[in-house]
Amino acid sequence: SASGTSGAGGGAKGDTIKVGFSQEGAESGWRTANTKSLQEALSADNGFKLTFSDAQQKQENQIAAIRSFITQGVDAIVFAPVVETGWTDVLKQAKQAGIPVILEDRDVDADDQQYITSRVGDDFEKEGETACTWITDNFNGKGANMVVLEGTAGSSAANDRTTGCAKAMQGSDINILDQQDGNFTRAQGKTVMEGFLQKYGEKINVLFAQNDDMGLGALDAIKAAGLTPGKDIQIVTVDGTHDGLTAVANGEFNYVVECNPLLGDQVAKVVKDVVAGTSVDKLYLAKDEAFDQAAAKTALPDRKY
Ligand code: GYE
Repeated sequence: SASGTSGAGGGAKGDTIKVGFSQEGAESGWRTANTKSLQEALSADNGFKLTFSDAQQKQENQIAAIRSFITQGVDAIVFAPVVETGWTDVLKQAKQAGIPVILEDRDVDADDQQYITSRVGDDFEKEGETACTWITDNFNGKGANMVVLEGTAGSSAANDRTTGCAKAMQGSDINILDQQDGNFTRAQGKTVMEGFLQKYGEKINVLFAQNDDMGLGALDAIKAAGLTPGKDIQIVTVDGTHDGLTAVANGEFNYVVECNPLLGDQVAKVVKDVVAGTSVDKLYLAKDEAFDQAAAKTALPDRKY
């Protein structure tokens, strides 16, 4: 291998490209599809030797995985950061070892952008803005009450969706009763929604769940409280997984904003270019749509995730 001499990565010319991929977790349907997409694209058939590591939503596990990729002397590191901050030391180490770092999915904060070669992801702020524009279009002027199931605290996906939603809500009379972290999982979405229902009961008109899974967990809590999801409490989510679109088609969710997890091919292309010394863009954003009931019914038969 061209990178075998220094143990410090870089410069696999025509050789198999050694990639370490630190995935942040396995918390959602979106994440399952994202992991599969990257594993397929970074396969041996495509010229890669992939080391995959699932951090189970823990930053310390991701830091340990990236350190071990540096020690192994991979040619490139691909990394989906669970939270935005706290990466400076490990990213500096990668830089000192001459190993390029490519983000997929979530972002790191402004201070650490200098250590990132490129990012392949989605526009989370726009997703939040699209979701909450639907909410203001349907609820503004009615004195409606909203609750929010936020994604993992400190993640760029949650931070940016909250920012985008706030933009859309500006000047509306919609009242945010409560917003809490549901960590992007069904189980925590259900638990947090149970708490909201105990506190606010039938006052709640609309739920913004920052991913499908939390919204799906909330369905159980809403039904158990004797309320009808999609009617008594209208529900808007982000992701557009098969399960999410099915809930829209059934009328249990009212609107879903897409977040495309199929980023593998673009990531593989960026890694190849970077290792070959070809210049790449700093950012590649996937195109995201949004689905009401009719659009969900049309999209479902061909849905890939
Ligand atoms: O929306 C959620 C997952 O970072 C965009 O993470 C991703 C989010 C996605 O757990 O389902």
